[in-house]
Amino acid sequence: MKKVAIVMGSASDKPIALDAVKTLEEYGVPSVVRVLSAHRTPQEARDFTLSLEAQDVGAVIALAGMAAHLAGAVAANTVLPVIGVPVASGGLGGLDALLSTVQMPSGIPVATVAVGGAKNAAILAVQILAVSDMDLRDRLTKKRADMRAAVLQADKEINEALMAREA
Ligand code: RP5
Repeated sequence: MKKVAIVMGSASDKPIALDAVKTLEEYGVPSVVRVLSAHRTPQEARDFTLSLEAQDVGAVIALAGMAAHLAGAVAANTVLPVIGVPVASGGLGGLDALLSTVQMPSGIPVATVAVGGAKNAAILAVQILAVSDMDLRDRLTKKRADMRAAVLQADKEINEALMAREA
């Protein structure tokens, strides 16, 4: 199975990155995790990106806050799909990172998720790998069914509780 690379701009992004690691584990997808900065370690970030295909990586999740250039810098050096996760780490609640990550110039896309949306980033990465992996496709379908069942159960319980209160 292909791996997913998770790269974060700083160790301070670790709590958000862990959401992605744990979600990938739920789907049984192996990950490679690095701390590399577009600004503080530009050479290492580039070298890592250039090594992704040799490591059998099929998709990349890049998390960064503030003037978040990591996802774009990774995308500039690979044709693998790159998912950007803006992190709320500055004084602007993540809006700075969201705009820096999402506003890529035409030709070099970054699929940007919500501020702090590492879980969705991981699910999207699994969906990308599932295009050529039927086993992963089945796991995604099963999770959707579990989600549906959980919402319908909550709906039932809330309605029963409300009816009991009215009786
Ligand atoms: C970004 O700046 C990092 O991704 C992090 O979210 C933010 C702050 O980094 P630290 O100053 O905490 O290392 O590059």
